Amino acid sequence: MKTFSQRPKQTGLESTADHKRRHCRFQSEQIHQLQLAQRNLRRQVNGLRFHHIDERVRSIEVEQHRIANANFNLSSQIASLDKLHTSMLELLEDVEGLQTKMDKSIPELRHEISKLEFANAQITSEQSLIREEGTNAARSLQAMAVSVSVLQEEREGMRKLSANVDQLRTNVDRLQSLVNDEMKNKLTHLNKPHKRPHHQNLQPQTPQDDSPIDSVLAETLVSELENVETQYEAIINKLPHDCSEVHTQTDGLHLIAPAGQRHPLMTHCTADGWTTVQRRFDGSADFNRSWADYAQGFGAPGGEFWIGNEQLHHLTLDNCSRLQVQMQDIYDNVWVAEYKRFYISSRADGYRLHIAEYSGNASDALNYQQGMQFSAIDDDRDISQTHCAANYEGGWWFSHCQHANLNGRYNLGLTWFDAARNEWIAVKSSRMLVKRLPAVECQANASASGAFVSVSGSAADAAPSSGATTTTATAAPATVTTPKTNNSVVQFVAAGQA
Ligand SMILES: [Ca+2]
Repeated sequence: MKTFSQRPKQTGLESTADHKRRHCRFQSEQIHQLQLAQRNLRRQVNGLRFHHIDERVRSIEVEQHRIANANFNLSSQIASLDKLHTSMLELLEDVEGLQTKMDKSIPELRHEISKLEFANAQITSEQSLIREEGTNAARSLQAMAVSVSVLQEEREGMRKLSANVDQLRTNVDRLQSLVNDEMKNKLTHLNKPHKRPHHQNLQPQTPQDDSPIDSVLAETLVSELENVETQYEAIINKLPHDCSEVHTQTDGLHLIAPAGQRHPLMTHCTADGWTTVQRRFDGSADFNRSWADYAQGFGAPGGEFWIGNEQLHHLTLDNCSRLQVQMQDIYDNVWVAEYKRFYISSRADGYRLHIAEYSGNASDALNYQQGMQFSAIDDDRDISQTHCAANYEGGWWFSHCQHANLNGRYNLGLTWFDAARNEWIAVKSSRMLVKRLPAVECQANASASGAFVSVSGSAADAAPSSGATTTTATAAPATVTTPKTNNSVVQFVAAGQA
């Protein structure tokens, strides 16, 4: 501006044009410089622009590449997962197939297992049978030893009996000699007339001549016989009626005469007063016998035996007895069944079984035989279409046929049904015992036992020839007059089963 202000000092128009020229030149120089700068800037901007976009594109490409890689990895992973899924499905199918096969084979396996168990049980039972046979020899030896001691006891009893028999025999001998003497006298008396003269011989001998001698003889005989009978009855009356009246500290054989029985019998008594009425332990006694044999009893009191239905009737006829059944199975388990009330009816009524008030661990199996008459090989009194006694080879109170039978064939037919386990007990040894109830309970029992009495009463009524047994039945406590005596057997059986 200083130069612009100095120009007016020169010549006017020249300085102005020069000034304008210089100004234009200066301006065009500036414009050129500005264009250069602009170009430079544009170049720079372009460079910058180019540079950034390229970088970004590159980074995007890198990113894209990375994503593509990741994508590739993912898809390969997905593919392998698919493969895994497929193989899992195949595995699942295989497992299902296996399960189906297992489901199919389980019943077969169970069947096989049960067959094996059955075979095992058979082998076990065979083993125990073999073991039993093996021990039988030892037991036989023991039994022989027992038999020896039993025989000694029996001998003692027999000695007592023989003393009584000797006494009786002496009496009989005395009678015999008396009769002989009288006969001799009579013969002498008859022979005398032969020596008399003929005319005297022709005279008939009047009966009046002999009558005093005959009447004396008869009177003597009658009195002697009465004497013998009285002595015999005295001996019988002195005998205990059952084992509860035997006072002993040890188990053993004793002579008893059940009430109403005129014959003594030898039986096994326990120290606590139980009378043994049945015993099985080695199959030595034959139990496949007739009705009459079962009525009378058989076997050895020291070994296997049946006391007899007639004896059972007399032992229980006062309706005051209980029954205990002791059993041992082939696995040596001990089973007990006890009935607080036990009564066997008369011969006329078929020795019918009456039991009540069960207790024990062996199940109330005898209840199935309740109210049944006694059947044996020659007398089918059961209610089955078959002949149970013949099938099981032993006498019993069979119905349809049995839930309990201790008189069947040994090693086959000795059974007791255990309802708790729903299984038959394979009985190896058995003992049936009878004992009188204590007097107090006995009276209570009698007053509460209308059923027993009415059964025997109605049965006796139904029997064609009741006879003396009816008297024993009706002689029991006077509950006979209770109503409902009709069909009372059925009622009693129903009551027993309920
Ligand atoms: Ca039958």
